[in-house]
Amino acid sequence: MQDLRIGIIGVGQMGADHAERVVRRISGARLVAVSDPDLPRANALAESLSRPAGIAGATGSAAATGSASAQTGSSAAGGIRVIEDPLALIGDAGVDAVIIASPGFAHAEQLMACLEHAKPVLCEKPLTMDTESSLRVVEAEHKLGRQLIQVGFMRRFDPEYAALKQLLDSGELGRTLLLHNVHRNKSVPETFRSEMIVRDSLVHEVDVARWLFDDEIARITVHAPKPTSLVANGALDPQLAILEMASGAIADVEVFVNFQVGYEVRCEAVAEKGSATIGLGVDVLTKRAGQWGGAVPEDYRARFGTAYDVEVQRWVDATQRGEIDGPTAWDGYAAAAVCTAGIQSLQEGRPVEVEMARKSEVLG
Ligand code: ISE
Repeated sequence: MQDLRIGIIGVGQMGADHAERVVRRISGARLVAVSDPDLPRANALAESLSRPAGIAGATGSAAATGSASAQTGSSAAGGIRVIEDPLALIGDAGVDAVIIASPGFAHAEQLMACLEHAKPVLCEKPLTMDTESSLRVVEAEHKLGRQLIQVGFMRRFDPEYAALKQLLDSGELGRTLLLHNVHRNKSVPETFRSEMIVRDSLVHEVDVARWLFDDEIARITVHAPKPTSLVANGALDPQLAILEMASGAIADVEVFVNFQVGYEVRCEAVAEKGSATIGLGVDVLTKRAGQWGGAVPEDYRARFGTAYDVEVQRWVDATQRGEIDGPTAWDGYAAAAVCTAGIQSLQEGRPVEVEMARKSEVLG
């Protein structure tokens, strides 16, 4: 089978991480193109990934891809082409599949272009910025009659989350009643405001709750205590969200994106006959200089590195089979609907019902 030729849109933190992953760790695929409005950044990444990686090895396949591009605004750095216009990258005949890691506001247009060109796509969260545009994406994909969109909710691929899901689904602990989630980032850029805390951070636990309970969220309340004094942009940070599931179960989520210490993501499930907790981060405990402890990951790339590797490898394998293997466009839509209601709740200081279409009415 031919390698899947991947193009990546957006090579900031996450896109660059995926680029490195595809080049160095994923089999059956090679990175052939990147696109980013910051051209020097895209060129530098393409160049560095086209160079052999010393003892880490294996950029050979990427370096060997260099088909010349006919596109204006497109240049080849080593084997990986830089295509300035993201829509041109999507339409490029040398690109079989796309990873979208651009900011959320760009997703709707780029997803629609992927559908138009029938290109399989792994799209980082959020699917789009609001309920309506997400529904349009779901409907457009449904019209094609083929699932092309997978959403980057990587927690589902993390070994600890996967084990938790398996345990809860086994029924060993009885019915799951509650989830307590913690989601803390060391810090975020100043441009990361209150709404982004909901749409870009809380959205992960929105998906976790839907996935672990296998149910939709009916109502959301987002509380904001007096913010930390360490955030300069007036963002409401931290936030405490209460997600009420249609079945009556409840999940709570603390999101605190300027925690200062490091990256911490935890989930405790409380069931009828026991509880289970993941994300305690108790890896290697060391004792030295009168203290004991371990390391706190710097950010999500460190904490969820394995999850991202598994996610992308499974996406590549499934794409080769003409399938997807992970969260669907519908999951992205449902999360967008919850976050849209969550932002309203934050602004109005009250619980907000989640408004979304019935799955059977949209997907038949
Ligand atoms: C970021 O965009 C992510 O997706 C991370 O997983 C999340 O923890 C972080 O809060 C977001 O900013």
